[in-house]
Amino acid sequence: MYAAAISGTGLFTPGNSISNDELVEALNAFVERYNTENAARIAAGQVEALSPSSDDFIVKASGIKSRYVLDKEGLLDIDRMAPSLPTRGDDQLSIQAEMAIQPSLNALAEAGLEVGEIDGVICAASNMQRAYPAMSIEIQAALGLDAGWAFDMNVACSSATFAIDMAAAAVRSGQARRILMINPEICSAHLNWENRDCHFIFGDVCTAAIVEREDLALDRSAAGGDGAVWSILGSKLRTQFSNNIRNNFGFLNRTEAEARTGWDLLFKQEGRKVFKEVVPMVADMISEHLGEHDLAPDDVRRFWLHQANKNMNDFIAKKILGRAPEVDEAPIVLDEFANTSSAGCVIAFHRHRRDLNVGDFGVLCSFGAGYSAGSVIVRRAA
Ligand code: CO8
Repeated sequence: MYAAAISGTGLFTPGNSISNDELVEALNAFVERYNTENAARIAAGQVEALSPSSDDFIVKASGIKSRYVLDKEGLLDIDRMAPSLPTRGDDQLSIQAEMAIQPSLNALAEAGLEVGEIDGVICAASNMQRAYPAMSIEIQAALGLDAGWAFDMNVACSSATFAIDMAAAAVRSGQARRILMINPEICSAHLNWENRDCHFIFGDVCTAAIVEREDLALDRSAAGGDGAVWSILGSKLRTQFSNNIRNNFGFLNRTEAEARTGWDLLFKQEGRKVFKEVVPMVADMISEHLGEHDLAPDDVRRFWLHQANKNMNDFIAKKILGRAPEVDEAPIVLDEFANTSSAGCVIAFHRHRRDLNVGDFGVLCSFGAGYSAGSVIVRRAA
């Protein structure tokens, strides 16, 4: 058995950022037009009037101030309200594969590795743009990796922590020396931009991480590499079925008696219920996990929590620590990125880990649809 470690990470951020004000302006223009066009039906009680959105509500309810998206124009266009991502031919690189390349190369460079030193690729995300061939295999080929294996996996918002666990298991067993784990999340394509309850929630991004045999990473570090090494002490995964976050899009849609289309096939949730049920589930899971490693909550220098809602993260950290967290104990990136599903806790780790000292402990934690939750305890080893 070998020990496993994280030796590099990478982040791809789309070029377009949308502020709450821009988003609210578009939704409110849509709402006004809808209510005007449907005034008679609304007055007759046949349909309900739509309500406007507001920046104040979004910031207060979630902490989100902006989000990055692959296409801005399409989703702010009230005649479209969806990103415009032109069709690519079968012989062109797919969008998710394309967004995976830069962060993968950055993660490899940070770790001081060449592409050819990777044995496996796991593409882990809430949505794959097609069923097959696997996105991961296309990414493997696009990177020029002509050996090893690749597969896709989906555990919604917990895809990255579950994938780190799978990668660490392969590394510990000796099955692989190093695995590239990638999270290309195009949440904008999956969101109902006409619905004020959720139009502000998501953004697009891609993260990558190298999970590697710890001894190999430490050898490189001792030989003068500048990359830090993060030992993976253990991971804990939990799932519990819930309909409170759901997406009915799937390959059987066209076979159904009454073909479902449009908004019914997008993200939907009971946000309040999710909040109430997931906070205790995650706080208990992290506390138990720390106990299993003989760690007290105050031994943890940093919690890189899933980035869905700032209030939710504050509650979780407070429940674990028994006090309000300091800002740098549970850093927030969702104010800038919104919820980027599985990539959220990896962005937080990518952005906010370099100031930790050798010997410091940290916890990456995800939670979301399924329900699914994953906790990964790391210690800076070099
Ligand atoms: N502007 C103004 N007012 C609004 C708005 C708005 N945009 N939206 C709602 N309101 C109103 C409501 O109508 C309501 O009014 P009233 O009191 O008169 O009925 C009032 O504001 C309060 O509404 P809510 O109860 O809905 O508001 P909350 O305080 O609960 O906040 C949140 C809503 C922010 C959604 C919150 O509930 C939350 O964040 N919950 C947790 C959600 C979460 O973590 N979900 C995880 C989902 S992500 C995941 O698992 C990945 C799935 C795969 C992703 C794929 C990509 C798409």
